Amino acid sequence: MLLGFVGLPNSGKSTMLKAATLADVQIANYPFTTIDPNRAVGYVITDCPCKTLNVQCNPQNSKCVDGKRWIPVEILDVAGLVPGAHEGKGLGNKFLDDLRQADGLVHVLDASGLTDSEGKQRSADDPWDPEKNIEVLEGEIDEWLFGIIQKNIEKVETLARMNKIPVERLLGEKLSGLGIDEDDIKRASSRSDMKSREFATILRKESKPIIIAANKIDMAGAQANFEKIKGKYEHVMPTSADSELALREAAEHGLIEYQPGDSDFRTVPDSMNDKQKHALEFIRENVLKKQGNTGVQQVLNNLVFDKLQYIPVYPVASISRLSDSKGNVLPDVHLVKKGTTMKELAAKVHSTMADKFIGGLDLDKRKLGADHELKNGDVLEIIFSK
Ligand SMILES: Nc1nc2c(ncn2[C@@H]2O[C@H](COP(=O)(O)OP(=O)(O)OP(=O)(O)O)[C@@H](O)[C@H]2O)c(=O)[nH]1
Ligand SMILES: [Mg+2]
Repeated sequence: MLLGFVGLPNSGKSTMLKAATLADVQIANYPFTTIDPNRAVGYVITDCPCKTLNVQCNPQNSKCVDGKRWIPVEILDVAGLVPGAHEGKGLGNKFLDDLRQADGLVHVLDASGLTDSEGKQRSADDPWDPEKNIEVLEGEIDEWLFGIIQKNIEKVETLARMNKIPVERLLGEKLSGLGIDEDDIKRASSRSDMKSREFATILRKESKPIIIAANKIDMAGAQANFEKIKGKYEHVMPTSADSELALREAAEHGLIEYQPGDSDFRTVPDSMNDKQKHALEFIRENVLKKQGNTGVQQVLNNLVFDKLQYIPVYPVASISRLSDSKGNVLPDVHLVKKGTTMKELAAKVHSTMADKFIGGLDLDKRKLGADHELKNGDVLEIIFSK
């Protein structure tokens, strides 16, 4: 799973990456701080089945913290896009190529209105309307995709004609690295001409779903901007990446007890000076109490579980012992698309399991067929011939 953080300059993309992963990245209050993409591992968090099954788990490909399973996801934070990036403005949009493999995107939007679309500072008397950034960003991604299609379409059409292969199939193969397949192309081409820009927009929506993080929600003016945008766009969530970073770092240093997504923190007695206490108290009053949380973990979870419709499932080698062959209990969690079947899971875990697939077993030791659709949080044994 790869998630991309995109947005205009200075919106807080790198801050959000650092808050989500504690990776060492550069953050600064000026545009184009990030030039080369930053890549790090963060987590989506869900209830671990160890709680309801009342067992002690030994996670191998993930971790369990107080009954919550942390499932690793890769995150890529790229340079800021400006209007006209596809014509080479700012840092251009070549770096979007790094996002080809991204399953979904977070548009980190500076909701404060204090940065314009070029990354320049604005004042509270002359604020920028952050809603404009949504059009800019989506438009630039569309231009990027449009450019890739334009570059390939004529060759694809000629090849399709010569070999009597449907053009949708060939273009699907060409764009498979972008997470686009023949079915996506067919659906989009039934609504729009393949050479049109609209076609690129339709494909972008299918292949790179976006969630908007209305960031810097802690700043004056941000709430009003957020309310305005929320009504017009699906999947907009308020965030304070800066606050999440402060809380995660304080927890890392043992100053507070705080888990990503929490609505409050507990201070460790005698661990902080007055300045630190004051800063964290400010976050408590200004962000946690007002918004319920910093929103960063909520954005990641929402993107993966709601927008992209992935579910966690837990394959085990023995359903009686709930463990792998070495005795690790609930060792692995896999993120699979809703609608994934038992046999498709087997293929994901190991190709030989799919080749020698017999069936599955659920917690009640009921036999599950190849086409059985997996459910959120399923613990399953895959049976295959040895
Ligand atoms: N108040 C507030 N400031 C924030 C928040 N998130 C980020 N910032 C500040 O915004 C500025 C830009 O943050 P970066 O993370 O470097 O932004 P970026 O989007 O990666 O910027 P570029 O790489 O230049 O495109 C820094 O001064 C951050 O401290 C937030 O939630 N609230
Ligand atoms: Mg950056």
